[in-house]
Formats: sequence, structure tokens, C-alpha cells
Amino acid sequence: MEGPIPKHVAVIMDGNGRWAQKRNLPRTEGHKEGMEAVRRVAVRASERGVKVLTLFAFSTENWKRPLDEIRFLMKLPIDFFDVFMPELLKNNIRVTVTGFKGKIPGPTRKAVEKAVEQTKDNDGMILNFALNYGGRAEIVNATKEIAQLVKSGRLNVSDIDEATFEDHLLTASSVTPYQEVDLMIRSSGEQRLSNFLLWQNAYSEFYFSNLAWPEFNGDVFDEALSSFQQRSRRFGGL
Ligand code: V07
Repeated sequence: MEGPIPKHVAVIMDGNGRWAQKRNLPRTEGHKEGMEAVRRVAVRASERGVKVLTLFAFSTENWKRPLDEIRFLMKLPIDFFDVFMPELLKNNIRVTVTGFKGKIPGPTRKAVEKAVEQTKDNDGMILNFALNYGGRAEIVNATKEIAQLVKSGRLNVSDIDEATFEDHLLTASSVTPYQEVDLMIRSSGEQRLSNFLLWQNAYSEFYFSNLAWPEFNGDVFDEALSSFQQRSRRFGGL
């Protein structure tokens, strides 16, 4: 594989429920299988030298799902670390989380905070889970924080620029200095952004796979990297 490795790769892990339903399994089986794909892709991305891998685990819109499914999904971060923590440590992977923490149930939040703490000294890839994340909500939140600074006299309106905004995005606390997404991957055939990392995706390359997320593996990830390497990015210039 020749060419630049994207520093920040983001993934919309779509198609878990549909994968299960096609096999006459409950949707929850698809979510379980999806966790195995998370492990495969995280290990491959770290082997390839990706700096940050951000995975869309749960959106601010996912609260509209049936309560049983929400309960199941909120246990997955706990299961994930129970099973995969040794492998994360072995691979020198640091865990971070991007999202609104308030609505996350206590036991889930605790398990996540513990994993963040356990891996904080790892200086390999950052595995960043977007949990209760929404792109518009993130921008509104940043705007409110900036407005407060102005109101309290700590910031002049004329000093607000893109860097000010970036300081107040949810990704600022988890993945600085790699907030900008280089490669955005979505599984399962849909070709849309679904409110994921709106600001951070301004100049990203997109890669779509028709495979459902439980079918995703390291080799498909490598295909996405090769595709990225064949493109020329101009960031608006020539
Ligand atoms: C979830 C499995 C992967 C496919 C997508 C839907 C279901 C890993 C996590 C996770 C989240 C935070 C964290 C550690 C692990 C997760 C949810 C769903 C809600 F700190 N997979 N996974 N969280 N799925």
C-alpha cells in the first residue's frame, strides 16, 4: 500500500439490524456481531498507522428507537471493554469518547470512563467512540459556549474565527489535534452523512461499501485506504 495514510478515519457502522433480520435473527444479534467488526477494524487501522478512528456508536437521534433496543445498545460499551480491553492494551490503543455524556446511563458512563482512564497512557491510535453524538447539536452547543464567553466579556465578537469554533466542538476534548476527518467510511450501501461530524467532514473523502457492518473486516478497511490513496485532495485550492 503506497501513499498517505489518513490521520483521522470516521466510520458510520450501518446495517447491523438489517444483517440480522435477513438471517431471521433479532436485531440485537446484528449489534453483537457489529462489535466483532469494531475489533477487526480497530486493530487493522492501528496496524496501518491511522492516528484516530472515530466510530459512530449511538446518535442523539437513536433515542427514538424502541426502549428494549436502547437498553441493549447501552450495555454494549460495557460488554465491549469486558471482552476487548486486553487487546486494546496489547495494541497500545487509547480510548476516548465524543458526545453528550448527560443522557448516558450511569453504569455505561462509568465503564467508559474507566476504559478512558485505563488506556490514557497508550500513545498509539486513538479509538474514539461517538456516543450520544449529533453534528447539529454539537454546533449549537459550541455556539452557546462561545456566546457565553462573549456575554461575560472574555471574548470579542471580532475575534471569533474557525479556531474558536474548533475549541468548542465535542471532538476538541477527545481527538485534538486531529479533529478534521480525512476519510469517512459508511457501510451497508447508504450514501449519506446522517448528522455525523458535520464540521469535521468539511474536506473528507468518502468511501461507501455495500457490505453490512457485521461483514466488515480488515481487508475491506484496506480497500478503503487504497481508494483514499488514489485520490488527490485540494482543499479548495488547485
Ligand atoms: C455498538 C456495535 C457496533 C455496531 C454499531 C451498533 C451497535 C461498540 C460500542 C462502544 C461504545 C462506546 C465505548 C466502547 C464501545 C458500541 C453502542 C453500539 C451504543 F466506549 N460497539 N457499539 N456502543 N454497536
